[in-house]
Amino acid sequence: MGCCLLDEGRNVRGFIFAFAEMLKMKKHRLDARMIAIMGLLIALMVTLSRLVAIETPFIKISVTFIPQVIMGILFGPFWSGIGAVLADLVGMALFSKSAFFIGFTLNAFIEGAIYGFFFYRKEITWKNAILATLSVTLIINLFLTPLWLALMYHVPLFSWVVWAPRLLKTVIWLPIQSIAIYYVGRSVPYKKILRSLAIHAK
Ligand code: FOL
Repeated sequence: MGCCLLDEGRNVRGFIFAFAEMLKMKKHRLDARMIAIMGLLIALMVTLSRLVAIETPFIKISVTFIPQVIMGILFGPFWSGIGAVLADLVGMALFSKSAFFIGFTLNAFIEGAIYGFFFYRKEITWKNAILATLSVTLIINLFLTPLWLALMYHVPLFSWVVWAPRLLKTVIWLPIQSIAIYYVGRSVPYKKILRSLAIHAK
């Protein structure tokens, strides 16, 4: 009797153990898929921001925001921020054209977090496409980046070399970026992707 109860106890424990292992395996599969998608988006960000961008010492024009928005849609503010930081570090390690400056790494995190905040598991509308673009433009492009450039190159913060090209870019880029985000965001079948990830998690 004692022996059988003990056995049963072992069996139950064994079952729970096996079940936990199964869950863990599925969970890892989910992680692997997410990491794979994340890795592709990071690679795309590195390529777009380092190889396909127009870069001068004081201004940079690129469409890096596109993979970043997709990351925001799929992974949310925290992981998009982390992904953008990784893209910055990898990009600087592989294709740096100037000295590393930690301020731009912070920019990357904040930018990723903004897109995650506006788009994670949300319908992309004109309103949130425009609000996200405005937030990034104001916080990153018109506040932090001029500050970092002034610190990095030892020029006064209010010098025209910082502001003239930047204001011109902002005026042209704001509508382009909002429109691109709206159409790209709408074309991401995020519900389908999230559903398929969720099925694997079960
Ligand atoms: N340090 C780090 N960590 N990352 C960098 O990318 C980096 N880049 C530079 C120097 N140190 C770095 C090179 N200098 C802009 C202009 C020059 C520049 C870095 C950034 C710039 O104007 N960036 C814009 C747009 C970025 C985009 O659209 O991709 C900005 O407002 O952030």
